[in-house]
Amino acid sequence: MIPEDHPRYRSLKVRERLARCAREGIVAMEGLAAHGRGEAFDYLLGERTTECARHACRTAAALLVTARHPVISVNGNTAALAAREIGELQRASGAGVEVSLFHRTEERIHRITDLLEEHGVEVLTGEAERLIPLSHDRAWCLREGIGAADVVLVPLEDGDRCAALRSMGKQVIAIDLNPLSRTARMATLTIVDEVTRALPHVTDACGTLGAEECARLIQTMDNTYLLRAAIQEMRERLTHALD
Ligand code: PTJ
Repeated sequence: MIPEDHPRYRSLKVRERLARCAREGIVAMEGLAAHGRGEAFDYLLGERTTECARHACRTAAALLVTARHPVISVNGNTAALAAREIGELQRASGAGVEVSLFHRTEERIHRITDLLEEHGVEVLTGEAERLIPLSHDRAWCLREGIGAADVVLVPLEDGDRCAALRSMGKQVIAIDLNPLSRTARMATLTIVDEVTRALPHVTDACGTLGAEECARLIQTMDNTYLLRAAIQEMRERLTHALD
């Protein structure tokens, strides 16, 4: 039992949820380590959405709403942390949602699909094929889902698949707390923020952006600038950590 007045109450509750989801086979055991890495970077960010992350969220919304066939790729961690937020973004953007796993088993795919559907997400299903040029299980995807997508949103991705999706000519939007990760650097656009904080900003922007604003955001999109700005935020916080 975590006391509500514990100074790290929210963080401990999230860990508790991830551990439960790991026991239920939704989150991979490796997903717990990935979460810990994310937490460390979130400390450096000050556990808040920065101005440049907000801008990245608006640009992500512009990419999604102007895409021909946008798809949100969901793994175990994302489902455990943000099933509701994924449903809200799906409704605001019209994107398809596909479960795509690094540690892929049919059983996990079913469990994650069930969890998402309980939260109102419409999940793409069908026979997966090895369409992504990768040697491991992340090669699998649906022809009508990620296979046909022009824009793919990948929260908590691994760098290899991000690069492979780019090599297929797709625009990749990553959400990753680590601005140094291969994913963050390989993506078309990276939102350096915690996934449950970032998704509602993307959803809100989907409902408010006009065509001109979308075109402007996409035209001026600069991932390297956004990553540098995120690193700068962390550097500033470290410099003043003990002031
Ligand atoms: O469910 P599966 O089988 O697909 O496996 C998912 C994991 C996360 C285990 C797999 O994709 C993986 O190993 O990912 P990585 O390579 O560890 O990358 C995860 C990235 O997400 C790291 O750079 C973390 O900093 C970042 N991260 C972790 N938690 C969050 C996060 N970013 C945003 N929000 C978070 N809550």
